[in-house]
Amino acid sequence: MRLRLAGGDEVEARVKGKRMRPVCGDRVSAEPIPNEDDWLITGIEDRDNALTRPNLRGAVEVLAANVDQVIVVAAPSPSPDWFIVDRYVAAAEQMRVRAAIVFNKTDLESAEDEALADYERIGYPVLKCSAAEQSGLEELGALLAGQTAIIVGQSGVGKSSLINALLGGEEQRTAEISTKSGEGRHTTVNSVMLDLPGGGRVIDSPGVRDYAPAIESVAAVAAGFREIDEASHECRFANCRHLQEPGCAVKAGVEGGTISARRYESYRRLLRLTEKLESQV
Ligand SMILES: Nc1nc2c(ncn2[C@@H]2O[C@H](COP(=O)(O)OP(=O)(O)OP(=O)(O)O)[C@@H](O)[C@H]2O)c(=O)[nH]1
Ligand SMILES: [Mg+2]
Ligand SMILES: [Zn+2]
Repeated sequence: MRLRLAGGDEVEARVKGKRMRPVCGDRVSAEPIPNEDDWLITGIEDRDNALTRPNLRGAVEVLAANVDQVIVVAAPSPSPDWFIVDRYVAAAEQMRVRAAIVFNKTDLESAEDEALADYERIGYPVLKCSAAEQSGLEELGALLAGQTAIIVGQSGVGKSSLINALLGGEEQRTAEISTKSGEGRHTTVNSVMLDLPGGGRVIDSPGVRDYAPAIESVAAVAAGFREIDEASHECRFANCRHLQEPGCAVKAGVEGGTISARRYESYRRLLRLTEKLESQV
């Protein structure tokens, strides 16, 4: 893997032992291997935070560490799965870092999506842009300046394209894989951290089709939905799960239209999923 030294030079590095798994964003200790160009990673410093998700075998996999911001990208095509967006936003809340929504491919025809207004209403920055038409990039650059961000979202929404556009044509390395139909396609395989010309660093990550971050516990689910968390202080019971309990301020908010029914449905889905995962351990 690529390792950046304190002085700024980049070297290839191997990991000492089998158990240690450094990820993008990790701060590590390392030493040069005698008579070789490669370095040896000998330890990982404690992480401020980590973005995780269950892999296809159900084990929790760390995607990146030590980020300040999670940028969730959606687009008219592939058609948005807002539940995935909600799960990433909840993961950012769990990590106690900022989240923002970027709606890319505005050059394509699409109906105005109510979901974007939901996020704006509860205080998340929502940016519209087009990597193809190079529009909205200044705002995106400003959002990323001075931060270490990770860009996440469904495969094909244009995460790598946006980063390439910000880099001003200085193409990043992307692996080429062949799909079954035989057509070539660039898809991100490994997370990679890049420096932006406007300052700041961004981690490009492989997209997901239908799996997304692991939430630590049932209690963390409500905390991942800030408008639900806020309303929950008014619930009659302190341990209210906002499902069928009497005197639930969250359900009242959904009925009264102050809480988005779509977001509430995401909350219930994520709660069910997290309960299922917790009962497996
Ligand atoms: N029309 C249009 N197409 C775009 C835009 N941005 C990216 N694309 C196209 O969308 C496809 C996917 O773009 P990528 O940047 O590889 O998407 P990604 O999110 O990095 O995908 P993964 O690496 O698989 O997660 C490519 O064919 C891009 O050319 C845009 O603003 N408008
Ligand atoms: Mg990509
Ligand atoms: Zn409640």
